[in-house]
Amino acid sequence: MQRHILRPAVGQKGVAGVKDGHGAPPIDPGIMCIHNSGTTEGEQAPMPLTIDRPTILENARLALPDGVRSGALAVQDGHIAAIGTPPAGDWTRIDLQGRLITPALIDCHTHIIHGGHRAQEFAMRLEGASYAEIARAGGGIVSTVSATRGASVDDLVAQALPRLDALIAEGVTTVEVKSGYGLDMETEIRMLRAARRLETLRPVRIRTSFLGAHAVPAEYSGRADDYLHEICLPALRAAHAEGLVDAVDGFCEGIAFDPAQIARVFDAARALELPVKLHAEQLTHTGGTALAASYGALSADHVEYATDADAQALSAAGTVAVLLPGAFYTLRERQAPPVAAFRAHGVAMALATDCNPGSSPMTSVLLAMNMGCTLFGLTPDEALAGVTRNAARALGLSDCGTLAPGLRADLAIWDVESPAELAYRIGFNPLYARVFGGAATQG
Ligand code: DI6
Ligand code: FE
Repeated sequence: MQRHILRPAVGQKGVAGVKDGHGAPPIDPGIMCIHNSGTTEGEQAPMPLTIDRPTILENARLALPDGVRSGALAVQDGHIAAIGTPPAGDWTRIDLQGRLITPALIDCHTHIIHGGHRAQEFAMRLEGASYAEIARAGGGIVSTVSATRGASVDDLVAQALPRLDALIAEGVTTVEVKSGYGLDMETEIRMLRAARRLETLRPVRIRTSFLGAHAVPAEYSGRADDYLHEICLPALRAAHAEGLVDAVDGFCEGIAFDPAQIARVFDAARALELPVKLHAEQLTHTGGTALAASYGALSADHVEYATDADAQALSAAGTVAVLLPGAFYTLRERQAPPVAAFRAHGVAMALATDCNPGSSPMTSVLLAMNMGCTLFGLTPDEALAGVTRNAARALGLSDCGTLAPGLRADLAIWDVESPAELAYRIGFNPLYARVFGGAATQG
């Protein structure tokens, strides 16, 4: 029997084996990699620790949906083989010395592929300009569109990698990435190709959302329907034909598209048999949440202005409410999402960074958890569910997000005693090790 003590070490950067770029990376039987980006006493121990045999993580505390339980977690063939009591037999054993294992974190709403930044708008907002005023003045999303159109796939990937690495360093193994800063056929597709490429460069799973209905580009100003007909829907079909689209998203808002326009996009998605999700009720109430629910959307995101009736509709449709406190915080919004109504109606709540250059320049899921609690009143357990199992659901994934036999061995191992510590600290990363179910080696 082999016995290892897992030691934290300085993070590694490297390039994993190239995968096909479509969907989830393959699970390589028998190989589990433990990646760590923490440090200890300046030690530069070689990482990741690769285990090429069935392995038991023992003397652990397991964050299960109904609470924390002490025990072991067995990993075999890239999946969780058992939890609770360690199975007998000749397994490699790793003593976790009481550390907490959670499902690896999932960032289910990001715009990490984009060109440039908008620090100047940060300054404008501090002087009193609102997000909507900046957008109407030609700033906002449209200004990022110019920078993104000028960027190659290589540029976009190079700019996104530091953001992705920040997420990975917090134990994230699945990241949703949206298009929506191209708003022309070529750039929308280029963004999605860049998103897919990330999966070949890091041990991470990427889920793409086509967000052509994010804003009306300047050349179509005042002609949103023409933009949808001439650019957005053809781009969706072309991107889908290239295997680049896992879901279809839109921005339903006074400064973007109305429900009737979003319905056209959703009809096109339905014809392609693609699931939908929607930025809804972020700044005003426009009816996007009810629309999303009527299409059986995976998620309705932001939802600050959602009503009790919207919560009922989400519940009936099984649509997840994705809360994005980074945008709420950055824009200094006042109206928090109706968490009590979501609870009362049994709506699953997820939390995500909404990492984007305008309303949420944030690359920390741990901070999203903290903000979800402090700004929106989630409990720490709800925050953890929001970045694990409910985030998986918001992406239509049923093979990750929970510690359960048969699911992918996507795990985060933390130097904390309780899940509450993950949400409670601000700006501190207690990740001890990250386990990615696939064959990737270095992060
Ligand atoms: N809502 C958001 O918060 C982001 N997109 C959206 O539809 C903001 C995107 C940006 O400001 O660049
Ligand atoms: Fe967003």
